[in-house]
Order: sequence, then structure tokens, then C-alpha cells
Amino acid sequence: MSSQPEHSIDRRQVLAGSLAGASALALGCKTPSSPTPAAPAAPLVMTTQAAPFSLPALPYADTALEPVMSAKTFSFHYAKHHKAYVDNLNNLVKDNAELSSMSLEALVKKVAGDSTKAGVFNNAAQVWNHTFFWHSMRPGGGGAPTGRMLEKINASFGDYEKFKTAFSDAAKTQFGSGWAWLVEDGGKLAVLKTGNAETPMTAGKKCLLTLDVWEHAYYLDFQNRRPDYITAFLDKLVNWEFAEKNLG
Ligand code: MN3
Repeated sequence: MSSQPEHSIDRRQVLAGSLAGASALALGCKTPSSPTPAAPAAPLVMTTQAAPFSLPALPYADTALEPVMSAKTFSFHYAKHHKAYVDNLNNLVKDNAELSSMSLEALVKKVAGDSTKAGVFNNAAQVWNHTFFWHSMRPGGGGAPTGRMLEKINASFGDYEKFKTAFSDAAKTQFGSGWAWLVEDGGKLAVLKTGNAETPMTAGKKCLLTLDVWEHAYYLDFQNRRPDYITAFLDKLVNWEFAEKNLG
């Protein structure tokens, strides 16, 4: 019994591939109330493993977020889009000794802003962003946070409703493809939006939560109704426990 948790962690680590981090592994448990290993300061494993990268396991079944986010959406968004970013990235760095020896997070930071490495950045950041996004949701999530996260939200935005308005506005007004984020910056929380593959991480901000607002994220379930998708994310999917772990 005493060695059981370690064994199950090892197994999950294999299943999760080279991108999942220790806290991601904890969140990968299907029963949130089961014992989990202590979370390190870093949110996901993406700080340690180098290429070749593998598609990390989802932290829940592809049916677990239905009816808000369907298995059909996961069959495209995770199994095709996210996998393609992983495959593209591996192909782009395989002949580059420096880049292929770096962790995903170090790679994203290294090539950010380098126009000669735009393809590497776009694919690496999209691998990071999607892995982070799956963990930003959970079955039965959403609504206002409690405890430490609620205190942080209140201190930074005034109250939860004001946060919700700020986050919704960012997600709605990101023109075209991109992401909405909750970040910690200098001890305060802030809402940001980024275009395409851009991530606040490259500006030194600590990512807490993200929402993918590329059309491929919501078109099968919500068609053109991005505002309904944003509301559903906030009310039914947000994983506040993940956000709190990311606070460190
Ligand atoms: Mn996407």
C-alpha cells in the first residue's frame, strides 16, 4: 500500500508523455479527491522534458466535459490540432541540437520574437498553450473560486463579477485567433488576451488559466457564438484548483 502512489505516479508519467508536469499528473487523476503528490512550484512538466515531445494525456476523459465541450470537439481539437503542433515541433527541432535539448518552456522563451524561428515558436507555444488549456478546465468546474483564489480575485478586480466581465471582454474582443488569460504579474492578478500562439509567459508573467478562442475551439459546439462559449467556460468548466496551484 505504501509504495502504491509512487507506482501509479510512474505509470501516469509514462502515459502523460514528456510534457505533463508533476502537478498536471496530480490533476490527471480521474478522482480529484484521491491522494496526489505534492505540487512543485512549477505548474506543468513542460519545464523539464526535451524533444522529442509527445502529446500529453488529457487530464480527463474526452467525454468528461459534455455537454459543454463535446467528445467530437476533443477528437479534432486535441487529437488533430494539438497533435499536429507536437508533430510539427518535433520535425522543426529534430536537426537542431540546441533547440532539441531544451524543455518546451525554455524553447518557447528562447525563440519568442525571433522572426527566423517563427514556425518553432508558433508550434512550441501552441503545444504549451493547449496543454495548459486542457488543465484550465475540469468536469463540474466553473463559478466563483473559493479560499485563496477568491481573495486574490477580490483584491485584484474588486469582486468575482468584475473579474468575469474583464475576462469575458478580453476573450470576446480578441480579434481572430488567440487566447484569453488570467495571469499573476507583480503579485496582482490580471486579465490579458494574446493573438495566435502568443503567451504572456514570454513577457515574464505567470499564467494561471487560459481560454482558447480560436474558432476551432468552439465551432463544433457553439458555431459562431463565441460569447456563449466564454460564458459556458466561466460558469461550467474553469478549474480554479489548477489556477491556485499555478499561483505557487
Ligand atoms: Mn486550439
